Amino acid sequence: MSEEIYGRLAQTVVDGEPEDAEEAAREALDQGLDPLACINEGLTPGMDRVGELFATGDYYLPDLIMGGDAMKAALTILEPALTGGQERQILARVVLGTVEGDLHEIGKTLVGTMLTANGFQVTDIGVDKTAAEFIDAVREFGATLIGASALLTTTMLQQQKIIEALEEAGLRDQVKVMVGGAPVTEIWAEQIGADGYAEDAISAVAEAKRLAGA
Ligand code: B12
Repeated sequence: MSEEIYGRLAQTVVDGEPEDAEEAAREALDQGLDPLACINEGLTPGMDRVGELFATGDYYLPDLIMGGDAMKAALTILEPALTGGQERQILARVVLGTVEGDLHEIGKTLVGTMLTANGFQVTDIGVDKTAAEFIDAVREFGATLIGASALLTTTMLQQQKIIEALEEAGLRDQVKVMVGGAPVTEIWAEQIGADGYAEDAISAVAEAKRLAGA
């Protein structure tokens, strides 16, 4: 039963059908399925398939956009079920964003949802954010952790710029930096002097807890 609905969720992303994606997500919740499993076993494999088809030249940019829209539509149904709206003690304040020149937001938003669901107070500053905008947000919200997402090999360098900007602002010893995104690796994180790295939204929670000393 669950396999069937995971398969349907994946297919709605591959087909780029936001309405079908929402409907499948609603049905999954009605059937009592775990929203996180719906994301990990359904939507994410669908998105990976879209990426493969794009890489092989079978899909074009509009297909990427439609796949992204379908995933976002399903997430609007699944995410409230994940967070559950519980009041909890704040583990740390986090400023989360996608780096300058990069418009990919789905993974970053998912990381934000998981961090929020696990007791972090997250300020999501959005996509295409400069290092200076990250620093301004850190000051404004009193954050002790930055989460910087980059999905393009060309924008990964911006993660390093954020670390340099923190140093220049004299904030480096007060703020930890966690990096992620499909092309980002642990080796890259070490190379640029980031404090943490996680490959998905689940491990991002454990990594953020480690960095927050929680
Ligand atoms: C959807 C998509 C788009 C959509 C984005 C829509 C949106 N609103 O976000 C649109 C159409 C805008 C897009 C545009 C482009 N894209 Co695009 N896109 C994708 C695609 C198919 C899926 C990305 C996604 O959402 N994945 C699902 C989420 C859940 O996974 P994720 O992002 O990896 O996030 C997870 C982890 O990485 C991690 N994570 C993410 N962020 C963070 C942050 C922290 C702090 C931590 C700890 C962890 C973490 O946790 C997340 C959850 O588990 C990928 C292929 C792929 N499979 O990755 C290509 C891909 C990333 N895109 C690619 C390209 C080339 C482009 C374009 C340049 C295409 C073009 N010719 O114009 C443009 C660039 C636009 C720009 N300036 O940003 C390439 C990148 C190649 C490269 N290595 O540089 C990819 C890999 C496709 C491919 N196979 O060629 N894209």
